Amino acid sequence: MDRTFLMVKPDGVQRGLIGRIVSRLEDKGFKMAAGKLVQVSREQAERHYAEHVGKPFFEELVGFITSGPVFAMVWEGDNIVTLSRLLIGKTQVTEALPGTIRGDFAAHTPFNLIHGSDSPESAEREIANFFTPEELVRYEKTVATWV
Ligand code: IDP
Repeated sequence: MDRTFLMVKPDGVQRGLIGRIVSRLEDKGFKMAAGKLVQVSREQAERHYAEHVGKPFFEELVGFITSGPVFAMVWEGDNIVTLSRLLIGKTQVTEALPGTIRGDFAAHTPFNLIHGSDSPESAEREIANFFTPEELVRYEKTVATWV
């Protein structure tokens, strides 16, 4: 089973979109393994966005992601890294298609509502930045064979 790190960003929490975003992932048939509200620290934000250090938008991005609580999650499902990024939509809101989370709800970058890991390796690194192994819950969904 593949897994990924997904995070409703502070704009999504403030706008009351946690439930609707989680619903999109549940609708697809994915399984949540962990979820919690987190006030991200500057150090945690810098680790999470390490690949963007030095880019012109880095300070704005770290300021944004630490500006209020996020809803951090681990989700599981076959090909979930690729499929969840399709559900999320493109980074730039001007390119995010209707039908995607960003395309339907986001109007300005960087306020694009949700983060999703871009590879299985990123997912493992990002999960470790937010969760202990004990926080990941293992269970079966009886509907799994039908999805
Ligand atoms: P992703 O979130 O779609 O994987 P990344 O390229 O990893 O996109 O960028 C991380 C986040 O940084 C984006 O989701 C967005 O919030 C912000 N960001 C990316 N590019 C820009 C930009 O050009 N200006 C401002 N913020 C940006």
